[in-house]
Amino acid sequence: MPVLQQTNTEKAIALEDKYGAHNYHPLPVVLSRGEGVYVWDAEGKRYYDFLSAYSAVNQGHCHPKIVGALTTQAQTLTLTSRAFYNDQLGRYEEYVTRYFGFDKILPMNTGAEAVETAIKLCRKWAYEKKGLAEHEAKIIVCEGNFHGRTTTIISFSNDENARKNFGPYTAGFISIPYDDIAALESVLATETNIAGFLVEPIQGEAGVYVPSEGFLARAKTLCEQNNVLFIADEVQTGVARTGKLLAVQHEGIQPDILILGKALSGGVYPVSAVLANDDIMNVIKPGQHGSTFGGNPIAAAVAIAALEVVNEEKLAENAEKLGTIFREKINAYIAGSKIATLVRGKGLLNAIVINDTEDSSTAWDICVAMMHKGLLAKPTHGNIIRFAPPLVMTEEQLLSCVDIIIETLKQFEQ
Ligand code: IF1
Repeated sequence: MPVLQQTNTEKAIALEDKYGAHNYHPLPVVLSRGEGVYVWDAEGKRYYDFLSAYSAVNQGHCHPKIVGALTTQAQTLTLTSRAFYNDQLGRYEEYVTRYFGFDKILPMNTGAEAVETAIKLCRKWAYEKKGLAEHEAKIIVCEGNFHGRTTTIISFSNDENARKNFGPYTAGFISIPYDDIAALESVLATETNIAGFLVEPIQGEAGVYVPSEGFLARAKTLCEQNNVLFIADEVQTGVARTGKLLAVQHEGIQPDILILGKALSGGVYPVSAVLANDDIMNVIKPGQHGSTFGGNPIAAAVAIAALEVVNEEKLAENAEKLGTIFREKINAYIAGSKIATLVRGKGLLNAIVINDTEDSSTAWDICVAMMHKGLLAKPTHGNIIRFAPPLVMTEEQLLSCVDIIIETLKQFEQ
């Protein structure tokens, strides 16, 4: 039995509306339980979750192995700070560095914190190893990026909503178009003081933009030629979401700095990480970076369990297989559709583009209609709907979800 008092949808929404800051515009559904690919609302109605908490719940809701690690560790030791050693962190650090193939990890909590960490690490490397003059280091970023919500990160966003009236902004970033190798080449040739190139292997928030084949591999080569660090933000694409453990592995590359978050804990606890080899990571010395909660024993135990689940349940392979089926089925429908123009993505990170303007409510209305049919997804940028279910989904479940999506789209065809 739930410990919390039962509430209903209307009451819960009214409470958030009255007492919470209005920094989100949620679908009008109040979730109170989750298991695997399903979530249930306050009235007990079941839904397929096609958001997975923005790709954090790749391993499925309340995965027993991950929750088991959480509860066991929570009853043993929760937080020590990094002023002392704890008996879980080293074990996790060894596991995660071998898992992703790096010498070292710097543990943090949220994605944005890990991005901030990567930026600091890159700058420090540039001054101490590359020999740039202090305060001169620049990091190349991409238009349409989403890397989090801190003041520095929004400084190099070009989403007005995310950035306007939050200035003054942090300097030291140069923005180029995404998926434009010529632009990268030209900035590297003309600008001095470039320290790093920060990129999402697939742009999630921008609407699941998959770059042209070869873009990431060529960008990595250009970075090597120019002694510039290739920094991959895999907070959303990492941990099997796109059909490989990391999205960069589709192009056979290893970044110089890897940023992970979200599914590193299976959505059970905030766990993020920055991974790099010694020549980079060793520029950080005691007192120069840290976090009260980063590397805490619960996070360490939870992350090991979450990564073990990815291997044990072959989640990357399943994402690859189901993603291909999803795009095939949706493409077949789109061929005769007026309302849907395009499906794109990799593995189980996909988006359907709705044939209407960005300021129309069509995609929102479609999401509300899907909600009534028992499937939860959310629009991004007005006319794009992101589809990212937990990776523990079966083929049978996926096919019945495709039916719901297509049935709903049909209602919106004129
Ligand atoms: C919100 C989007 C997803 C991320 C990448 C870093 C972070 C994120 C590539 C920061 C976070 C989130 C945050 C969430 C919405 C969401 C999102 F729509 F905004 F783009 F996933 F698609 N790098 N993405 O995608 O991680 O600090 O949040 O742990 O409401 O801000 P965080």
